[in-house]
Amino acid sequence: TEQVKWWKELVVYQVYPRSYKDSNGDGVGDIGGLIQSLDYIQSLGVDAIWLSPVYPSPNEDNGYDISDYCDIQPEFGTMQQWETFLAESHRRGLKVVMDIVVNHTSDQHNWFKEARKSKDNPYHDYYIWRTAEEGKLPNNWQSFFSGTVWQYNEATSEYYLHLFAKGQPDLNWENPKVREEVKKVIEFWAKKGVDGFRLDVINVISKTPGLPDASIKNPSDMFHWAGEHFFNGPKFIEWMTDVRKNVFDRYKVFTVGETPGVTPAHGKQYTHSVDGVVNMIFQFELVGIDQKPDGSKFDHVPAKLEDVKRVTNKWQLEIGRDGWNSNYLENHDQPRSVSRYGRDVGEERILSAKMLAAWYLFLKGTPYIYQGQEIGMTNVVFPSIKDYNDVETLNYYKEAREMGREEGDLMYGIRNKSRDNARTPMQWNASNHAGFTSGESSWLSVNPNYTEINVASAESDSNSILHFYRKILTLRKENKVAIYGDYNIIAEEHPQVFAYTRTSEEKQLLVCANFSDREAAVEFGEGQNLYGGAEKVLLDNYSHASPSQIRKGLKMKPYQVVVAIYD
Ligand code: TEU
Ligand code: CA
Repeated sequence: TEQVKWWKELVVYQVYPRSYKDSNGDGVGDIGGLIQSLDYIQSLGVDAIWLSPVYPSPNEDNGYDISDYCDIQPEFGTMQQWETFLAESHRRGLKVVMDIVVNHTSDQHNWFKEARKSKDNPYHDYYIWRTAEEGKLPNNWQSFFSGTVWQYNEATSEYYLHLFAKGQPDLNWENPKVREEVKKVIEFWAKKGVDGFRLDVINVISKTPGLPDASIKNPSDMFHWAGEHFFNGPKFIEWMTDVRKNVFDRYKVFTVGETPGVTPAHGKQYTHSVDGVVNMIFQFELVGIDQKPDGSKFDHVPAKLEDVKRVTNKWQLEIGRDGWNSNYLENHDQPRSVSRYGRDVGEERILSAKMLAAWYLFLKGTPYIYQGQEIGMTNVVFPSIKDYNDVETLNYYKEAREMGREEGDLMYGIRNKSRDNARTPMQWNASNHAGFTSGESSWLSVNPNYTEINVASAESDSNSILHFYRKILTLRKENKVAIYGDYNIIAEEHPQVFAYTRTSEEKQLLVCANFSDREAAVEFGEGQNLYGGAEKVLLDNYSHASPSQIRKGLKMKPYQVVVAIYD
Protein backbone atom coordinates (compact mmCIF):
# COMPACT_ATOMS: atom_id res chain seq x y z
CA THR A 1 0.00 0.00 0.00
CA GLU A 2 0.89 3.66 -0.23
CA GLN A 3 3.61 4.86 2.14
CA VAL A 4 2.17 7.33 4.68
CA LYS A 5 4.09 10.66 4.44
CA TRP A 6 3.20 14.05 6.01
CA TRP A 7 3.77 15.93 2.74
CA LYS A 8 1.26 13.66 0.96
CA GLU A 9 -1.45 15.02 3.27
CA LEU A 10 -0.71 18.70 2.76
CA VAL A 11 -2.80 21.24 0.85
CA VAL A 12 -0.51 24.08 -0.24
CA TYR A 13 -1.66 27.69 -0.87
CA GLN A 14 0.53 29.74 -3.25
CA VAL A 15 1.04 33.45 -2.62
CA TYR A 16 2.51 35.76 -5.29
CA PRO A 17 3.45 38.46 -2.74
CA ARG A 18 3.58 41.36 -5.21
CA SER A 19 -0.17 40.92 -5.83
CA TYR A 20 -1.41 39.72 -2.46
CA LYS A 21 -1.70 42.57 0.06
CA ASP A 22 0.00 45.98 0.22
CA SER A 23 0.50 47.23 3.78
CA ASN A 24 2.37 50.50 3.14
CA GLY A 25 0.37 52.10 0.34
CA ASP A 26 2.99 51.91 -2.42
CA GLY A 27 0.73 49.74 -4.58
CA VAL A 28 2.99 46.69 -4.31
CA GLY A 29 2.11 43.70 -2.14
CA ASP A 30 4.52 43.01 0.71
CA ILE A 31 5.34 40.80 3.69
CA GLY A 32 3.53 43.13 6.08
CA GLY A 33 0.34 42.61 4.07
CA LEU A 34 0.94 38.88 4.00
CA ILE A 35 1.27 38.75 7.81
CA GLN A 36 -2.03 40.65 8.06
CA SER A 37 -3.63 37.94 5.87
CA LEU A 38 -2.45 34.86 7.79
CA ASP A 39 -5.74 34.44 9.70
CA TYR A 40 -7.58 34.37 6.37
CA ILE A 41 -5.14 31.85 4.89
CA GLN A 42 -5.45 29.67 7.98
CA SER A 43 -9.26 29.89 7.74
CA LEU A 44 -9.13 28.16 4.35
CA GLY A 45 -7.98 24.94 5.98
CA VAL A 46 -4.72 24.77 4.01
CA ASP A 47 -1.54 23.42 5.63
CA ALA A 48 1.28 25.32 3.93
CA ILE A 49 2.08 28.57 2.15
CA TRP A 50 4.35 28.53 -0.94
CA LEU A 51 5.80 32.02 -1.26
CA SER A 52 6.93 33.10 -4.74
CA PRO A 53 10.42 34.70 -4.52
CA VAL A 54 10.85 37.54 -2.00
CA TYR A 55 14.63 37.98 -2.49
CA PRO A 56 16.29 41.15 -3.88
CA SER A 57 15.57 41.35 -7.63
CA PRO A 58 15.51 44.03 -10.36
CA ASN A 59 12.08 42.57 -11.26
CA GLU A 60 12.74 41.88 -14.93
CA ASP A 61 10.81 38.69 -14.17
CA ASN A 62 9.17 39.88 -10.94
CA GLY A 63 11.55 38.18 -8.54
CA TYR A 64 12.45 35.10 -10.58
CA ASP A 65 15.63 37.02 -11.44
CA ILE A 66 17.46 37.00 -8.13
CA SER A 67 20.35 39.33 -7.27
CA ASP A 68 20.89 38.11 -3.68
CA TYR A 69 19.65 34.66 -2.51
CA CYS A 70 20.08 35.34 1.22
CA ASP A 71 18.22 38.57 1.79
CA ILE A 72 14.74 40.09 1.35
CA GLN A 73 13.58 42.40 -1.48
CA PRO A 74 13.42 45.88 0.16
CA GLU A 75 10.06 46.71 -1.46
CA PHE A 76 8.63 43.58 0.20
CA GLY A 77 10.14 44.35 3.64
CA THR A 78 13.04 43.23 5.82
CA MET A 79 14.53 39.91 6.92
CA GLN A 80 13.11 40.69 10.37
CA GLN A 81 9.61 40.89 8.85
CA TRP A 82 10.20 37.63 7.01
CA GLU A 83 11.20 35.99 10.32
CA THR A 84 7.94 37.31 11.81
CA PHE A 85 6.02 35.89 8.85
CA LEU A 86 7.66 32.50 9.46
CA ALA A 87 6.95 32.54 13.21
CA GLU A 88 3.37 33.76 12.72
CA SER A 89 2.75 31.06 10.10
CA HIS A 90 4.15 28.32 12.35
CA ARG A 91 2.10 29.67 15.28
CA ARG A 92 -1.00 29.03 13.14
CA GLY A 93 0.15 25.54 12.16
CA LEU A 94 1.02 26.71 8.66
CA LYS A 95 4.19 25.40 7.03
CA VAL A 96 6.28 27.70 4.81
CA VAL A 97 7.63 26.73 1.38
CA MET A 98 10.27 28.96 -0.23
CA ASP A 99 10.87 29.28 -3.98
CA ILE A 100 14.42 28.33 -5.01
CA VAL A 101 15.41 29.70 -8.44
CA VAL A 102 18.82 28.29 -9.27
CA ASN A 103 18.81 27.53 -12.98
CA HIS A 104 19.74 31.20 -13.40
CA THR A 105 20.43 34.36 -11.41
CA SER A 106 19.69 37.98 -12.22
CA ASP A 107 22.35 39.76 -14.28
CA GLN A 108 22.51 42.11 -11.27
CA HIS A 109 23.79 39.31 -9.01
CA ASN A 110 27.38 39.96 -7.82
CA TRP A 111 28.44 36.64 -9.27
CA PHE A 112 27.41 37.78 -12.77
CA LYS A 113 28.70 41.32 -12.34
CA GLU A 114 32.11 39.76 -11.62
CA ALA A 115 31.84 36.98 -14.20
CA ARG A 116 31.22 39.31 -17.14
CA LYS A 117 34.29 41.47 -16.38
CA SER A 118 36.88 39.12 -17.84
CA LYS A 119 37.48 35.55 -18.91
CA ASP A 120 39.83 34.90 -16.03
CA ASN A 121 37.59 36.37 -13.36
CA PRO A 122 37.11 33.68 -10.65
CA TYR A 123 33.31 33.89 -11.20
CA HIS A 124 33.50 33.68 -15.02
CA ASP A 125 32.73 29.96 -15.09
CA TYR A 126 29.68 30.34 -12.87
CA TYR A 127 27.88 31.01 -16.17
CA ILE A 128 27.76 29.60 -19.71
CA TRP A 129 29.80 31.53 -22.30
CA ARG A 130 30.40 30.95 -26.00
CA THR A 131 32.24 32.87 -28.70
CA ALA A 132 30.72 32.84 -32.16
CA GLU A 133 31.85 33.74 -35.64
CA GLU A 134 30.98 37.23 -36.81
CA GLY A 135 27.20 37.59 -37.19
CA LYS A 136 26.52 33.97 -36.22
CA LEU A 137 25.06 32.77 -32.91
CA PRO A 138 26.51 29.85 -30.94
CA ASN A 139 23.35 27.80 -31.67
CA ASN A 140 19.73 28.08 -32.78
CA TRP A 141 17.98 27.74 -29.39
CA GLN A 142 15.06 30.06 -28.68
CA SER A 143 14.32 31.53 -25.24
CA PHE A 144 11.11 30.76 -23.29
CA PHE A 145 10.64 34.52 -23.50
CA SER A 146 11.13 34.85 -27.30
CA GLY A 147 14.27 35.52 -29.30
CA THR A 148 17.65 33.86 -29.09
CA VAL A 149 19.05 32.49 -25.81
CA TRP A 150 22.37 34.28 -26.51
CA GLN A 151 23.23 37.78 -25.28
CA TYR A 152 26.50 39.46 -26.33
CA ASN A 153 28.95 40.68 -23.64
CA GLU A 154 31.36 43.39 -24.92
CA ALA A 155 33.94 43.10 -22.12
CA THR A 156 34.83 39.52 -23.04
CA SER A 157 33.56 39.44 -26.67
CA GLU A 158 31.47 36.41 -25.78
CA TYR A 159 27.81 35.48 -25.62
CA TYR A 160 26.17 34.21 -22.43
CA LEU A 161 23.27 31.74 -22.32
CA HIS A 162 19.84 32.72 -20.93
CA LEU A 163 16.94 30.32 -21.42
CA PHE A 164 14.64 32.99 -20.02
CA ALA A 165 14.97 36.79 -20.08
CA LYS A 166 18.23 38.54 -21.03
CA GLY A 167 18.58 39.49 -17.37
CA GLN A 168 18.45 35.82 -16.29
CA PRO A 169 21.85 34.31 -17.21
CA ASP A 170 21.88 30.50 -16.76
CA LEU A 171 24.19 29.19 -14.04
CA ASN A 172 26.81 26.69 -15.14
CA TRP A 173 25.95 23.61 -13.09
CA GLU A 174 28.89 21.73 -14.62
CA ASN A 175 31.01 23.91 -12.29
CA PRO A 176 31.24 22.23 -8.84
CA LYS A 177 31.59 25.68 -7.25
CA VAL A 178 28.09 26.55 -8.54
CA ARG A 179 26.66 23.35 -7.07
CA GLU A 180 28.28 24.19 -3.72
CA GLU A 181 26.83 27.72 -3.82
CA VAL A 182 23.35 26.32 -4.52
CA LYS A 183 23.56 23.92 -1.57
CA LYS A 184 24.66 26.79 0.68
CA VAL A 185 21.67 28.93 -0.41
CA ILE A 186 19.16 26.16 0.28
CA GLU A 187 20.79 25.34 3.62
CA PHE A 188 20.64 29.05 4.62
CA TRP A 189 16.82 28.91 4.41
CA ALA A 190 16.51 25.35 5.77
CA LYS A 191 18.45 26.44 8.87
CA LYS A 192 15.88 29.23 9.39
CA GLY A 193 13.15 26.62 9.75
CA VAL A 194 11.62 26.61 6.28
CA ASP A 195 9.45 23.49 5.81
CA GLY A 196 9.64 23.01 2.05
CA PHE A 197 11.18 24.18 -1.21
CA ARG A 198 9.68 24.72 -4.67
CA LEU A 199 12.49 24.26 -7.20
CA ASP A 200 12.03 26.61 -10.14
CA VAL A 201 12.27 25.02 -13.59
CA ILE A 202 14.79 22.63 -12.03
CA ASN A 203 14.96 20.07 -14.86
CA VAL A 204 16.67 22.45 -17.31
CA ILE A 205 19.92 22.78 -15.33
CA SER A 206 21.72 20.07 -17.34
CA LYS A 207 22.26 20.93 -21.00
CA THR A 208 23.45 18.58 -23.79
CA PRO A 209 27.26 18.81 -23.83
CA GLY A 210 28.45 21.06 -26.66
CA LEU A 211 25.09 22.84 -26.74
CA PRO A 212 24.29 21.55 -30.26
CA ASP A 213 21.65 23.07 -32.54
CA ALA A 214 18.13 21.81 -32.00
CA SER A 215 16.36 20.03 -34.82
CA ILE A 216 13.66 22.61 -35.48
CA LYS A 217 10.34 20.78 -35.50
CA ASN A 218 8.11 23.58 -34.42
CA PRO A 219 9.91 26.90 -34.17
CA SER A 220 7.09 28.76 -32.44
CA ASP A 221 6.67 26.43 -29.50
CA MET A 222 9.67 26.59 -27.19
CA PHE A 223 8.41 23.89 -24.88
CA HIS A 224 8.20 21.16 -27.45
CA TRP A 225 11.13 22.32 -29.50
CA ALA A 226 14.62 23.27 -28.26
CA GLY A 227 13.85 21.48 -25.04
CA GLU A 228 15.51 18.39 -26.51
CA HIS A 229 18.83 19.86 -25.38
CA PHE A 230 17.95 21.10 -21.91
CA PHE A 231 14.87 19.34 -20.57
CA ASN A 232 15.85 16.39 -18.33
CA GLY A 233 19.54 16.58 -19.33
CA PRO A 234 22.25 13.93 -18.72
CA LYS A 235 23.52 15.20 -15.33
CA PHE A 236 20.18 16.25 -13.81
CA ILE A 237 19.74 13.19 -11.60
CA GLU A 238 23.40 13.13 -10.49
CA TRP A 239 23.43 16.79 -9.49
CA MET A 240 20.03 16.74 -7.79
CA THR A 241 20.86 13.52 -5.90
CA ASP A 242 23.85 15.41 -4.45
CA VAL A 243 21.56 18.30 -3.39
CA ARG A 244 18.99 15.91 -1.95
CA LYS A 245 21.51 13.83 0.00
CA ASN A 246 23.54 16.77 1.30
CA VAL A 247 20.78 19.25 2.04
CA PHE A 248 17.15 18.09 1.78
CA ASP A 249 17.67 14.79 3.60
CA ARG A 250 19.38 16.54 6.48
CA TYR A 251 16.34 18.72 7.24
CA LYS A 252 12.64 17.87 7.76
CA VAL A 253 11.66 19.56 4.49
CA PHE A 254 9.65 18.47 1.47
CA THR A 255 10.43 19.45 -2.11
CA VAL A 256 8.40 20.04 -5.26
CA GLY A 257 10.21 20.35 -8.57
CA GLU A 258 8.78 22.57 -11.30
CA THR A 259 9.51 20.42 -14.33
CA PRO A 260 8.22 21.50 -17.74
CA GLY A 261 8.70 18.98 -20.53
CA VAL A 262 8.40 15.81 -18.44
CA THR A 263 6.48 12.59 -19.08
CA PRO A 264 5.00 10.41 -16.32
CA ALA A 265 8.11 8.22 -16.66
CA HIS A 266 10.27 11.21 -15.67
CA GLY A 267 7.80 12.00 -12.93
CA LYS A 268 8.03 8.49 -11.55
CA GLN A 269 11.83 8.57 -11.63
CA TYR A 270 12.18 12.03 -10.12
CA THR A 271 9.71 11.43 -7.26
CA HIS A 272 10.66 7.80 -6.53
CA SER A 273 10.39 7.18 -2.78
CA VAL A 274 13.85 5.57 -2.63
CA ASP A 275 16.14 7.06 -5.26
CA GLY A 276 14.11 10.04 -6.46
CA VAL A 277 15.39 13.60 -6.12
CA VAL A 278 12.21 15.47 -5.09
CA ASN A 279 9.02 14.43 -3.29
CA MET A 280 6.70 15.62 -6.08
CA ILE A 281 6.72 17.60 -9.33
CA PHE A 282 4.55 20.06 -11.24
CA GLN A 283 3.91 18.58 -14.68
CA PHE A 284 2.98 20.82 -17.63
CA GLU A 285 1.08 18.42 -19.85
CA LEU A 286 -2.37 19.37 -18.56
CA VAL A 287 -1.63 23.08 -19.07
CA GLY A 288 -0.45 22.35 -22.61
CA ILE A 289 -3.67 20.90 -24.07
CA ASP A 290 -5.27 24.20 -25.12
CA GLN A 291 -2.92 25.49 -27.79
CA LYS A 292 -2.58 24.83 -31.52
CA PRO A 293 -0.26 21.81 -32.08
CA ASP A 294 2.08 23.88 -34.26
CA GLY A 295 1.80 26.99 -32.11
CA SER A 296 2.82 28.38 -28.76
CA LYS A 297 0.63 28.68 -25.67
CA PHE A 298 -0.58 32.02 -27.03
CA ASP A 299 -2.08 30.21 -30.05
CA HIS A 300 -5.02 29.41 -27.84
CA VAL A 301 -7.74 26.90 -28.50
CA PRO A 302 -10.34 25.95 -25.86
CA ALA A 303 -9.42 22.89 -23.81
CA LYS A 304 -11.30 19.68 -24.62
CA LEU A 305 -12.59 17.34 -21.88
CA GLU A 306 -11.21 14.34 -23.74
CA ASP A 307 -7.73 15.80 -23.37
CA VAL A 308 -8.28 16.71 -19.72
CA LYS A 309 -9.29 13.07 -19.17
CA ARG A 310 -6.48 11.54 -21.24
CA VAL A 311 -3.73 13.58 -19.54
CA THR A 312 -5.08 13.47 -15.99
CA ASN A 313 -5.82 9.75 -16.18
CA LYS A 314 -2.32 9.02 -17.49
CA TRP A 315 -0.59 10.98 -14.71
CA GLN A 316 -2.83 9.57 -11.99
CA LEU A 317 -2.17 5.98 -13.09
CA GLU A 318 1.44 6.06 -14.27
CA ILE A 319 3.12 7.85 -11.37
CA GLY A 320 2.55 4.56 -9.52
CA ARG A 321 2.81 3.71 -5.85
CA ASP A 322 6.47 4.71 -5.57
CA GLY A 323 6.00 8.19 -7.04
CA TRP A 324 3.73 11.08 -6.08
CA ASN A 325 1.79 13.72 -8.01
CA SER A 326 1.04 17.32 -7.29
CA ASN A 327 -2.24 18.61 -8.70
CA TYR A 328 -2.80 22.24 -9.65
CA LEU A 329 -5.23 24.24 -11.77
CA GLU A 330 -3.51 27.62 -11.42
CA ASN A 331 -0.33 29.38 -10.44
CA HIS A 332 1.37 32.73 -11.18
CA ASP A 333 2.25 31.50 -14.69
CA GLN A 334 -1.17 30.15 -15.70
CA PRO A 335 -4.47 31.81 -16.59
CA ARG A 336 -7.43 31.56 -14.22
CA SER A 337 -8.98 28.06 -14.28
CA VAL A 338 -12.63 29.13 -14.21
CA SER A 339 -11.97 31.14 -17.40
CA ARG A 340 -9.87 28.36 -18.93
CA TYR A 341 -11.84 25.17 -18.14
CA GLY A 342 -15.23 26.53 -16.93
CA ARG A 343 -17.29 29.62 -17.63
CA ASP A 344 -16.35 32.89 -15.93
CA VAL A 345 -19.67 34.74 -16.06
CA GLY A 346 -22.86 34.72 -13.99
CA GLU A 347 -24.17 31.73 -12.06
CA GLU A 348 -22.08 29.38 -14.21
CA ARG A 349 -18.92 30.95 -12.79
CA ILE A 350 -19.96 29.82 -9.31
CA LEU A 351 -21.06 26.36 -10.47
CA SER A 352 -18.08 25.63 -12.72
CA ALA A 353 -15.51 26.93 -10.22
CA LYS A 354 -16.98 24.60 -7.59
CA MET A 355 -17.05 21.70 -10.05
CA LEU A 356 -13.38 22.25 -10.93
CA ALA A 357 -12.45 22.56 -7.25
CA ALA A 358 -14.01 19.24 -6.20
CA TRP A 359 -12.81 17.49 -9.37
CA TYR A 360 -9.12 18.30 -8.83
CA LEU A 361 -8.93 18.40 -5.02
CA PHE A 362 -10.04 14.77 -4.71
CA LEU A 363 -7.46 13.52 -7.25
CA LYS A 364 -4.50 11.58 -5.88
CA GLY A 365 -1.55 13.82 -5.05
CA THR A 366 -0.74 16.97 -3.10
CA PRO A 367 -3.00 19.80 -4.29
CA TYR A 368 -1.88 23.42 -4.72
CA ILE A 369 -4.36 26.31 -4.56
CA TYR A 370 -3.26 29.62 -6.07
CA GLN A 371 -4.30 32.91 -4.43
CA GLY A 372 -7.76 34.06 -5.61
CA GLN A 373 -8.67 30.65 -7.07
CA GLU A 374 -10.69 30.03 -3.89
CA ILE A 375 -13.02 32.95 -4.70
CA GLY A 376 -13.24 32.22 -8.43
CA MET A 377 -11.13 35.12 -9.67
CA THR A 378 -11.21 35.30 -13.47
CA ASN A 379 -8.94 36.30 -16.35
CA VAL A 380 -8.71 40.04 -16.91
CA VAL A 381 -9.69 41.78 -20.18
CA PHE A 382 -7.14 44.58 -20.52
CA PRO A 383 -7.92 46.94 -23.46
CA SER A 384 -4.36 47.16 -24.75
CA ILE A 385 -0.92 45.55 -24.60
CA LYS A 386 0.21 48.65 -22.67
CA ASP A 387 -1.79 47.38 -19.68
CA TYR A 388 0.36 44.24 -19.41
CA ASN A 389 3.50 43.82 -17.27
CA ASP A 390 4.70 40.24 -17.81
CA VAL A 391 8.03 39.96 -19.63
CA GLU A 392 6.90 36.74 -21.37
CA THR A 393 3.79 38.45 -22.71
CA LEU A 394 5.52 41.68 -23.76
CA ASN A 395 8.41 39.90 -25.50
CA TYR A 396 5.99 37.59 -27.29
CA TYR A 397 3.86 40.52 -28.47
CA LYS A 398 6.89 42.46 -29.72
CA GLU A 399 8.37 39.51 -31.63
CA ALA A 400 5.01 38.44 -33.07
CA ARG A 401 4.20 41.98 -34.26
CA GLU A 402 7.63 42.18 -35.91
CA MET A 403 6.78 38.93 -37.68
CA GLY A 404 3.60 40.53 -38.98
CA ARG A 405 1.10 38.72 -36.76
CA GLU A 406 -2.25 40.53 -36.65
CA GLU A 407 -3.01 42.61 -33.48
CA GLY A 408 -6.50 41.20 -32.85
CA ASP A 409 -5.26 37.62 -33.17
CA LEU A 410 -2.39 38.35 -30.76
CA MET A 411 -4.61 40.04 -28.18
CA TYR A 412 -6.98 37.03 -28.25
CA GLY A 413 -4.09 34.74 -27.32
CA ILE A 414 -2.72 37.17 -24.74
CA ARG A 415 -6.09 37.72 -23.07
CA ASN A 416 -6.47 33.95 -22.73
CA LYS A 417 -2.93 32.99 -21.72
CA SER A 418 -0.94 35.93 -20.37
CA ARG A 419 0.56 35.27 -16.94
CA ASP A 420 -0.83 38.67 -15.90
CA ASN A 421 -4.24 36.96 -15.71
CA ALA A 422 -2.98 35.41 -12.48
CA ARG A 423 -1.14 38.48 -11.24
CA THR A 424 -3.86 41.14 -10.96
CA PRO A 425 -4.16 42.11 -7.29
CA MET A 426 -6.01 39.82 -4.86
CA GLN A 427 -9.60 40.98 -4.55
CA TRP A 428 -10.30 41.44 -0.80
CA ASN A 429 -13.43 43.61 -0.86
CA ALA A 430 -15.45 46.06 -2.95
CA SER A 431 -13.60 49.17 -1.73
CA ASN A 432 -11.04 51.07 -3.81
CA HIS A 433 -8.48 48.81 -5.54
CA ALA A 434 -10.35 45.80 -4.08
CA GLY A 435 -8.81 46.54 -0.69
CA PHE A 436 -5.41 45.42 -2.04
CA THR A 437 -3.80 48.81 -1.45
CA SER A 438 -4.70 52.04 0.31
CA GLY A 439 -2.54 53.78 -2.32
CA GLU A 440 -3.62 55.58 -5.46
CA SER A 441 -2.73 52.72 -7.78
CA SER A 442 -1.33 49.20 -7.92
CA TRP A 443 1.65 47.98 -10.00
CA LEU A 444 -0.83 46.04 -12.19
CA SER A 445 -4.46 47.14 -12.52
CA VAL A 446 -7.09 45.40 -10.43
CA ASN A 447 -9.60 43.32 -12.41
CA PRO A 448 -12.69 45.58 -12.71
CA ASN A 449 -14.95 42.69 -11.60
CA TYR A 450 -13.59 43.03 -8.03
CA THR A 451 -16.82 44.79 -7.05
CA GLU A 452 -18.67 41.45 -7.23
CA ILE A 453 -15.77 38.96 -6.89
CA ASN A 454 -13.96 39.50 -3.57
CA VAL A 455 -13.27 37.77 -0.25
CA ALA A 456 -15.65 39.92 1.80
CA SER A 457 -18.70 39.18 -0.35
CA ALA A 458 -17.71 35.49 -0.49
CA GLU A 459 -17.48 35.31 3.30
CA SER A 460 -21.02 36.63 3.67
CA ASP A 461 -22.52 34.33 1.01
CA SER A 462 -23.04 30.78 2.32
CA ASN A 463 -23.28 29.57 -1.31
CA SER A 464 -19.89 31.01 -2.28
CA ILE A 465 -16.97 29.23 -3.94
CA LEU A 466 -14.92 30.13 -0.87
CA HIS A 467 -17.14 28.19 1.52
CA PHE A 468 -17.18 25.29 -0.94
CA TYR A 469 -13.35 25.16 -0.90
CA ARG A 470 -13.39 25.12 2.90
CA LYS A 471 -15.89 22.25 2.87
CA ILE A 472 -13.78 20.22 0.43
CA LEU A 473 -10.61 20.70 2.48
CA THR A 474 -12.46 19.58 5.61
CA LEU A 475 -13.72 16.46 3.81
CA ARG A 476 -10.18 15.65 2.64
CA LYS A 477 -8.97 15.86 6.21
CA GLU A 478 -11.79 13.66 7.50
CA ASN A 479 -11.43 10.97 4.84
CA LYS A 480 -7.95 9.51 4.44
CA VAL A 481 -9.21 7.60 1.38
CA ALA A 482 -8.99 10.99 -0.36
CA ILE A 483 -5.25 11.03 0.31
CA TYR A 484 -4.15 7.41 -0.02
CA GLY A 485 -6.98 5.67 -1.92
CA ASP A 486 -6.28 4.17 -5.36
CA TYR A 487 -7.52 6.22 -8.32
CA ASN A 488 -9.67 4.72 -11.07
CA ILE A 489 -11.56 6.50 -13.81
CA ILE A 490 -15.10 5.31 -14.57
CA ALA A 491 -17.44 6.04 -17.50
CA GLU A 492 -14.20 6.98 -19.26
CA GLU A 493 -15.85 7.53 -22.64
CA HIS A 494 -18.52 9.94 -21.41
CA PRO A 495 -18.25 13.14 -23.51
CA GLN A 496 -19.35 15.52 -20.74
CA VAL A 497 -18.56 13.85 -17.42
CA PHE A 498 -15.25 13.06 -15.71
CA ALA A 499 -15.99 10.46 -13.01
CA TYR A 500 -13.48 8.61 -10.89
CA THR A 501 -13.19 6.64 -7.67
CA ARG A 502 -10.70 6.63 -4.84
CA THR A 503 -10.58 3.25 -3.16
CA SER A 504 -9.00 1.94 0.04
CA GLU A 505 -9.67 -1.30 1.91
CA GLU A 506 -12.55 0.08 3.88
CA LYS A 507 -13.92 3.05 1.93
CA GLN A 508 -14.60 4.34 -1.57
CA LEU A 509 -15.10 7.89 -2.80
CA LEU A 510 -17.00 8.58 -6.02
CA VAL A 511 -16.36 11.94 -7.71
CA CYS A 512 -18.59 12.83 -10.62
CA ALA A 513 -18.03 16.12 -12.47
CA ASN A 514 -20.02 17.45 -15.42
CA PHE A 515 -17.53 19.66 -17.30
CA SER A 516 -20.24 20.81 -19.73
CA ASP A 517 -22.85 23.59 -19.68
CA ARG A 518 -25.56 21.06 -20.57
CA GLU A 519 -27.44 18.35 -18.70
CA ALA A 520 -25.72 14.97 -18.72
CA ALA A 521 -26.97 11.46 -17.99
CA VAL A 522 -24.25 9.06 -16.91
CA GLU A 523 -24.51 5.33 -16.17
CA PHE A 524 -21.94 3.34 -14.24
CA GLY A 525 -22.27 -0.08 -15.76
CA GLU A 526 -21.23 -3.28 -14.01
CA GLY A 527 -17.58 -4.12 -13.52
CA GLN A 528 -16.72 -0.65 -12.33
CA ASN A 529 -15.70 -2.20 -9.01
CA LEU A 530 -18.05 0.21 -7.26
CA TYR A 531 -18.50 -0.58 -3.61
CA GLY A 532 -21.86 -1.64 -2.27
CA GLY A 533 -22.52 -0.59 1.29
CA ALA A 534 -24.03 2.57 2.68
CA GLU A 535 -23.94 5.61 0.38
CA LYS A 536 -23.50 9.12 1.75
CA VAL A 537 -23.46 12.18 -0.48
CA LEU A 538 -20.71 14.44 0.90
CA LEU A 539 -20.80 17.27 -1.62
CA ASP A 540 -23.03 18.66 -4.35
CA ASN A 541 -22.76 22.13 -5.92
CA TYR A 542 -26.53 22.18 -6.50
CA SER A 543 -28.08 22.96 -3.18
CA HIS A 544 -31.37 21.05 -3.52
CA ALA A 545 -31.66 17.46 -2.33
CA SER A 546 -28.88 15.45 -3.93
CA PRO A 547 -29.52 12.41 -6.07
CA SER A 548 -29.28 9.06 -4.35
CA GLN A 549 -28.17 5.61 -5.50
CA ILE A 550 -25.44 7.40 -7.45
CA ARG A 551 -23.46 4.23 -7.84
CA LYS A 552 -25.80 3.22 -10.65
CA GLY A 553 -25.50 6.55 -12.43
CA LEU A 554 -27.16 9.92 -12.29
CA LYS A 555 -28.67 12.76 -14.29
CA MET A 556 -26.42 15.77 -13.92
CA LYS A 557 -27.15 19.46 -14.27
CA PRO A 558 -24.74 21.81 -16.06
CA TYR A 559 -21.37 21.94 -14.26
CA GLN A 560 -22.74 19.78 -11.47
CA VAL A 561 -20.27 17.94 -9.27
CA VAL A 562 -21.31 15.28 -6.77
CA VAL A 563 -19.04 13.45 -4.30
CA ALA A 564 -20.29 10.39 -2.46
CA ILE A 565 -18.62 7.97 -0.08
CA TYR A 566 -19.29 4.26 0.41
CA ASP A 567 -18.20 2.06 3.24
O1 TEU B 1 8.52 29.01 -14.94
C1 TEU B 1 9.18 28.20 -15.88
C2 TEU B 1 8.32 28.03 -17.05
O2 TEU B 1 8.47 27.09 -17.77
C3 TEU B 1 7.23 29.05 -17.28
O3 TEU B 1 7.82 30.33 -17.40
C4 TEU B 1 6.51 28.76 -18.55
O4 TEU B 1 7.48 28.71 -19.56
C5 TEU B 1 5.53 29.87 -18.91
O5 TEU B 1 5.53 30.81 -17.95
C6 TEU B 1 4.15 29.27 -19.08
O6 TEU B 1 4.10 28.72 -20.35
C7 TEU B 1 9.33 29.38 -13.83
C8 TEU B 1 8.56 30.40 -13.02
O7 TEU B 1 7.36 29.80 -12.53
C9 TEU B 1 8.27 31.57 -13.93
O8 TEU B 1 7.45 32.54 -13.25
C10 TEU B 1 9.59 32.20 -14.32
O9 TEU B 1 9.33 33.23 -15.25
C11 TEU B 1 10.52 31.17 -14.97
O10 TEU B 1 10.56 29.92 -14.27
C12 TEU B 1 11.95 31.69 -14.96
O11 TEU B 1 12.40 31.73 -13.62
CA1 CA C 1 3.82 47.64 -0.32
